[in-house]
Amino acid sequence: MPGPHGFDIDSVRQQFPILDVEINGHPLVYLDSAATSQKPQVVIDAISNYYARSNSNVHRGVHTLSQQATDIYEETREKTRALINASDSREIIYVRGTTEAINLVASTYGRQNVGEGDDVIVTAMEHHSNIVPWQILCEEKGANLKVVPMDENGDLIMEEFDRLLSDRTKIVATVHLSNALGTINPVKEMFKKARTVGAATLLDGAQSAPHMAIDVKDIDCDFLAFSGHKLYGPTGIGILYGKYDLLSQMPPYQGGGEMIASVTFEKTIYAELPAKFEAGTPHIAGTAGLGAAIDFVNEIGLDNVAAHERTLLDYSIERIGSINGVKLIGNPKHRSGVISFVVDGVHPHDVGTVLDSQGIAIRAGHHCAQPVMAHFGIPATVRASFGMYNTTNEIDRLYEGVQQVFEVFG
Ligand code: C6P
Repeated sequence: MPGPHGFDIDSVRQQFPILDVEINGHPLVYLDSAATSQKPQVVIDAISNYYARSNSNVHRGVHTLSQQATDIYEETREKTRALINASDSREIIYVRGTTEAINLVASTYGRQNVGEGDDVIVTAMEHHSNIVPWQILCEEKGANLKVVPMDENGDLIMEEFDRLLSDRTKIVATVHLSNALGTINPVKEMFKKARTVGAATLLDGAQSAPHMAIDVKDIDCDFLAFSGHKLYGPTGIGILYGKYDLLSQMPPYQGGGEMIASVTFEKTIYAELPAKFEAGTPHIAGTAGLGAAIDFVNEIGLDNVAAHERTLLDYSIERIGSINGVKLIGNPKHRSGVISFVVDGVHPHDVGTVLDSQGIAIRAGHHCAQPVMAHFGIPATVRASFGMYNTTNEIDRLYEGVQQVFEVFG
């Protein structure tokens, strides 16, 4: 039945073949889209069609297939540019995912611009991939990693951010949407303040990209990182966006084929953007899948997805939060995509195992955000995360599944 704004959940679900799979004798309830989203048939087809009909290497051959592969590769770059409203497709760099994008910036821009005694600011709710690359950089340079704390609801304490900012701040790197709590951070305001002290800004959009439109001009970030596989696309392909002037001045990340203009044993001249950052044969099939995923998401409309997921989030907070013996972790003001909870007396992994026996896929663990767990004084949570294909009936199944946990563990 068509929902608000013409969003038709039944026809959305029909496009995801995996939703017909049974797990342990039950229809699959997939509530782990924050780890990776499921893939619509158009994405699966785009990948297999690429291998069946266009497989070749990019930018290398004069032959027709190579031209077709190059077209697919470059068309997806342009689709990505449009998706995030970047000015120029040369600002779009293909990487393996968010993790590689952040490592690229830390190893190149970071090495070039952060020195002894300088500060890099992150937040208390970062995924490890937006902590460890900066730690490595700070250790190498004798710089300091500063952390914006959060309160008991899982909201950043903005006065502390103001206090941390100084003319020593060289980079502010923050998550847009927390994978562990669902908090949406006030990144536009943070980056505006960061600019007043001359710091560069990086947005970790791994979790936000599937749930909301990201406009790099409006947010005015210097860098944005996200992963194709959370945006209904394939694994192994992700995006680093960077402002043209910054990317142009940065040294390359990896050396090899494709990233050069000319090579002699005496000196190598690097290629222009974006090739300078795309050494070696890339994940061409991944770009075919990502392009199809972007078309698919555009067709459904991220605003429609956000409205649908808001209903799911509100319903799950009310329904799961009402269970005696269940405690929701975090209650941020602005949130999307995930709920985290603990069940009295039962380890999250055991909760996950009981739910799995009923065909319900959630994630149990620290979600690669151990400092978030430390903040709440717990080792792990159960996390249910939503995609465009989830329904309130599935949240009812989760509710019943948690009741089952109490029965099993008494
Ligand atoms: N979070 C989760 O289950 P990669 O692995 O490079 O595609 O994305 C890393 C990453 C970076 N930032 C945030 C906010 C993330 O949530 C993730 C991935 C998954 O929450 C896997 S740990």
